[in-house]
Amino acid sequence: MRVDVVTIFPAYFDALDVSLLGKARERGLLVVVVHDLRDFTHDRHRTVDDTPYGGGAGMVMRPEPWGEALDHVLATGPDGPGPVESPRLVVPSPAGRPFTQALAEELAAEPWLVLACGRYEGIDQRVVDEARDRMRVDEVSLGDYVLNGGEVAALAIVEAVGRLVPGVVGNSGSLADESHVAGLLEAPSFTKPPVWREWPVPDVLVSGNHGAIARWRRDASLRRTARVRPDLVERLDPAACDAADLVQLAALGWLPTPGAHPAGFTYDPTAVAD
Ligand code: 6GU
Repeated sequence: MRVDVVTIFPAYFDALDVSLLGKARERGLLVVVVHDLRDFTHDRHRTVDDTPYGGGAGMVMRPEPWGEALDHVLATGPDGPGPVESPRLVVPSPAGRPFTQALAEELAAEPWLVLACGRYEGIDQRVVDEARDRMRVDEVSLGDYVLNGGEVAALAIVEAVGRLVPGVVGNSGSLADESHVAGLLEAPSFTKPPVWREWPVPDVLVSGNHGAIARWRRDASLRRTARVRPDLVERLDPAACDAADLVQLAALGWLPTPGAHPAGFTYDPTAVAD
C-alpha cells in the first residue's frame, strides 16, 4: 500500500520509522511519502493560512498550496509518473465521519491513500470539494474531542489501516479477536507469573480446557462491553450470538429487541440476574 501524507509538520511522521509499521516499510509492504505543504507555497514567508471569511477565531488554510500539493501527489504516485487510478483522500477533521474499525478495513483494501493534515480550524472547504471531482474523499474524525491539527489523527489512521495490510502483523489470528472486530470489546489478558502480588490469574485460563477458555473469554467480552460500551451491545446482532451468549446477555439485563430492524438488544433492568 502507498500512503502520501501532506502536512506542515513532517516530523510527526518520524514515528512511522519504528515498530511494526517501520518494519513493514523496510519490507516494502507499506510505502509512506511525507510532503511538506510549505514546499507548495511561493511567497517569502511560505504562508499557508489566512483569516476566515465571515470572521471568527483562528486561521484557515489557504487553498492554493493544498491544490498544488494534491496535484503533485496525483502526478507522482503510486508507482512514479504516469496514468494511474486515483487515490482515496482522507482528511482528518473533528467535523468528519467517525473513524471505525469498519472504515479502517475499507481503507486497508485500497492500494493508495492520501492524508491531508490541516490545522483544527481547517482547510478552505473548496479544497475538499474540488478534490471530490477527481477522487473519493472522506473527512474523518477520531472522536468527540478536539486536537490541534490532523497530524496525530493521521498517525492513528495510518497505524489502524497499515496493520490490516496483509503481512504487516505476523500473527493474523491476533487481528480476529481484537476489540471492535466483532462489535465487542476483547476480554482481559494475563501472562506469567500465575500469582502476582497475591492476585491470581483466573483459574480457567490455566486449566488447559480450550472450550472452557473460549467460553470464559466470550463471557468476559460480553460483560466488559455491557459495562463500558452499552451502545455496542444495543447494536449487536442476536443472530450472531449463540445460546450461551444470550444467557450471559440476559443475566446482564440485555434482551433481543422484539421486531427491531436492524435487530439489536434492549436493556431491561428487570432481567438482571443477582
Ligand atoms: Cl481527525 N482532527 C482534529 N483536528 N481533531 C480531532 C480529530 C481529527 N478527531 C478528533 N478530534
